[in-house]
Amino acid sequence: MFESITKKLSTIIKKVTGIGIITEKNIEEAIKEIRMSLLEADVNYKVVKEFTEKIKLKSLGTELIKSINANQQFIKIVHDEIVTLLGQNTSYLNLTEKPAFIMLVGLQGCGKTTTVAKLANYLKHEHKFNKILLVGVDVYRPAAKEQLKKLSQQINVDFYTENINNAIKISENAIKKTVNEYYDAVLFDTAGRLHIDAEMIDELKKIKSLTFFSEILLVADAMLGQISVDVAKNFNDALGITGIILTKTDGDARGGAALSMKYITGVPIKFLGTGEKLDKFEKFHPERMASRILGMGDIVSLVEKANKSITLEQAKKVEEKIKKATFNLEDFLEQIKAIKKMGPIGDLLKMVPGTSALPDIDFDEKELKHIEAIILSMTPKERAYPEIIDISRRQRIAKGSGTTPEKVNKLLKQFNQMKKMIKHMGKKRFNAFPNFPFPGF
Ligand SMILES: Nc1nc2c(ncn2[C@@H]2O[C@H](COP(=O)(O)OP(=O)(O)OP(=O)(O)O)[C@@H](O)[C@H]2O)c(=O)[nH]1
Ligand SMILES: [Mg+2]
Repeated sequence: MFESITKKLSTIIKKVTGIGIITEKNIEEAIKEIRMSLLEADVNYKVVKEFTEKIKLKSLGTELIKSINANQQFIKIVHDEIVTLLGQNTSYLNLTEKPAFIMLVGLQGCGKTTTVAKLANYLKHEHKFNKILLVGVDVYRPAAKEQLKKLSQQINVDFYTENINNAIKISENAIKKTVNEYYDAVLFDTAGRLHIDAEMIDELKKIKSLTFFSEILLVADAMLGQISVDVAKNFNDALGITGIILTKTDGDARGGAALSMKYITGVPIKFLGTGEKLDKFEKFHPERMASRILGMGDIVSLVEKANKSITLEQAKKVEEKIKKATFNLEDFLEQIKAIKKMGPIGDLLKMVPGTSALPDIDFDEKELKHIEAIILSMTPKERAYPEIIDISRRQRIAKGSGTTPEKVNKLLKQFNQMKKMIKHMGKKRFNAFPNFPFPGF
């Protein structure tokens, strides 16, 4: 979602970083460019105006210009203002009540039903909730209840609905059902309309009045940009929402919705939907997002993801090997497999600072199998000292692995690139995260 704005802002940031002595004119120019980038990303004009004015005031109104590291300070001001825009303190779900009643609302097709299942799945895994009920109260679209039922089976949680056309009645009975059933959370999938209308709001208000809802979350489509921001504002005025889940952020949305939402509505974004699959769901971190938008990398997210798939012991082992310069092809294979477990490499690389300079190490499953076969067809000596692989050895390895000499060649090239990359990173050690799988972070 933020690709284009990230590209622009990181270019501006790089430019500012490179300036030796910063002048008022430099700052003004940078601010002008930032303003243009935000407008192009479809950020609300009021937000852009206030945002740039604040930066200007903070950077020109202080002694910043005269200070030695003015560029860093300027970047920090921009970063902090983006964090403020996105919502300073990470707001999180209120889950203190048992069960926590949670209602998801939003326009038609914004992703409510999918998101109900994603959120249930998230609560199950991240909060170890083991008793969750999904309630289907979309009585308008014929297949809606069936869709939710299927999803509930997929993630193995309970489902409730009735074959009647009264959403309020179904909600009432669902709430009754939860008494003495010890549910951790009860999630309501409500109906969507093309436009927010009085009848829809009335129905939601009635459901809201049936019990205490810990969360009323608006599901908003990032692709709709400022329209989604207006929708959020209207829903909030009418219903009082506690948070926003921004969906379809994997599409080519320009980021304007995400950057304007909190400022315009006062309601924080709590989660992002990043794909159609049920695990494509992330908690929203303003700090990390701000760093990502500025191209400063999102080390914290990356480390969290990595720690899930790689054990500390494995990471230490690799680090030792690199130090001793014995990182060989077997380690390479292990590393790729571990990276693979973390999810699409493209997603990960976006979080790493300066990744545009990194080699392409994105492999699909099939390619991974080939790589494995090629490495397994090598002798232990070849794996340890790949530089001894000459033309005839290459041909033998290709034959043994059912691939081609070109493939073997490509693999060796990638291995060398990774080795170089790791070595390079090793020089800029990031000591805050000693257990990160790639030494150097
Ligand atoms: N790419 C992408 N697609 C999504 C995401 N969230 C939902 N979708 C897709 O959006 C479409 C609509 O999703 P639903 O969950 O049915 O939306 P809804 O709001 O319940 O729709 P109605 O019940 O008709 O109002 C489906 O094809 C989903 O797979 C997301 O984060 N990324
Ligand atoms: Mg639906």
